[in-house]
Amino acid sequence: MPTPLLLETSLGPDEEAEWLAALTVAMPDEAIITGGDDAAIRRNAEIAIVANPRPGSLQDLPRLRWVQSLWAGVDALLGDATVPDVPVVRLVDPSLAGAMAEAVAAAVLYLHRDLHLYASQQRRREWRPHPVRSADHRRVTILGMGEMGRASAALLRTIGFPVSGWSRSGADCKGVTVHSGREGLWSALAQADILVNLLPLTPTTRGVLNRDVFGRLPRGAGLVNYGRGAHVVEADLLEALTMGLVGHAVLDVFENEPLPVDHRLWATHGVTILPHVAAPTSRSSAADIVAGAVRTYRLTGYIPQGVDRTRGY
Ligand code: NDP
Ligand code: OXD
Repeated sequence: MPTPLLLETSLGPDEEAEWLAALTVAMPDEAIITGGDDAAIRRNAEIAIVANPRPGSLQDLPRLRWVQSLWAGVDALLGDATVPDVPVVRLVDPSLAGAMAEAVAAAVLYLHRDLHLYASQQRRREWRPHPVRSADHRRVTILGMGEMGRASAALLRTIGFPVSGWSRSGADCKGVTVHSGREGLWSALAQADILVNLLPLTPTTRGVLNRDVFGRLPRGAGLVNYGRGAHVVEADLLEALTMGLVGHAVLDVFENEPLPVDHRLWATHGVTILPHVAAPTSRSSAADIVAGAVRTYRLTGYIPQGVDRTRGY
């Protein structure tokens, strides 16, 4: 009898039930228990499948071998000092990268074709066309050239945008000049008519979208933040918007989600707010990926490679 899989989330009961159903369909032979189950049964779990688990909820699992995240970003998990010292495996799902590429293309085209300007003009009943630039004259820079960044760069290139990137290693990406390091960041920013953030949140990248960065962009550049809210120094962004250094910002992620109704960003001119919808995890696809990993573990004992806890991603 295999040990049970533990599904541990802080999602609402309906959403957790949908995850449980999807995982059960993908792994009909596995017993899947949840946080509400008896502590004695939970203590047998070797694998915890998690979506925003409550801090402390992965303690007292003496047989735990690996934590499997249902999200791509694991910043919140790694920020919980009570998560046991076992591999933390993030979700890598091509369909998630595809969804992100679509969301990046949508925001870049929105800014590129001035749809944000027309939205505010419409509110004033103002008929005023703006000159149309071709995509090959709008340079896009992507911060973070991982799963999300590479898929997004590929789609932007097929539309015709010149794309630059920035990553820790500067590893090659077809058709994209990838910069690295501090100087590389300055070069990448100088070419960013539109800047797209797809970095993971780590101790090094927290606050990366700050006054220094905004000051290095071509004046009036567009900003798309699909990474994490804490990448942005909010006061610096508000200042950059006021000074016209950033022309418009599309923000999908925030330090506190949902964004509180009285938060000033809701009413800030030059900001488009999205409710963390850039690339939602597909339940069935994620469940299949997790099921494949669990099957391999049952057959061979192989545990997928975890994130580097020191690097934070
Ligand atoms: P990856 O781990 O595949 O890629 C991370 C990229 O960031 C890599 O290119 C890495 O460089 C680069 N990077 C990390 N640290 C630094 C640094 N200090 N300086 C420069 N570059 C750095 O992550 P994903 O692409 O899968 O996901 C990225 C993030 O997207 C997630 O962590 C999550 O926060 C966010 N996300 C948001 C979603 C949404 O709906 N808004 C949905 C899914 C993800 P290198 O290549 O050298 O390792
Ligand atoms: C993720 C996210 O990290 O949805 O998967 O932001």
